[in-house]
Amino acid sequence: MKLILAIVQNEDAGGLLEALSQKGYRSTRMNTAGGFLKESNATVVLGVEESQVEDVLAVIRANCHTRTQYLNPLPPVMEPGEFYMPYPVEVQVGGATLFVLDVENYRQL
Ligand code: 2BA
Repeated sequence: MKLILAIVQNEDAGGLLEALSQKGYRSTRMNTAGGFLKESNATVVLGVEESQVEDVLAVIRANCHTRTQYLNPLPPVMEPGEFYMPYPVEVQVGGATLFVLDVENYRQL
């Protein structure tokens, strides 16, 4: 058995869970936040058979999209009279960051 951890954007999470559920996959959504942008995202957890991993990855691929976000860098420490023009930095986020882990033991009590 494998554990798939998929970090996806909030905008994609609802559709992804719906698509997974329609195909009979059980999943759990955790509300998380990225360490870099500090914006909320979603981590979807699924326990699946090894033979199902590629199908789940295809569902994730079909439902999670790359988007461009802009980050305003913090201004540097300024000396009096200095001028700083902040330019937003473009960041590509997603479609999904995936971890596929071996599961040693799976039980439902
Ligand atoms: P964030 O950490 O908020 O990162 C958002 C996007 O910012 C990243 O998109 C990447 O394009 C950029 N980025 C992140 N760290 C950077 C850095 N040190 N320098 C320059 N650019 C940086 P994605 O790579 O698609 O990641 C989306 C989210 O997935 C991340 O949100 C984070 O929550 C998670 N993630 C990505 N890689 C991870 C990893 N190796 N371990 C754990 N979580 C990860």
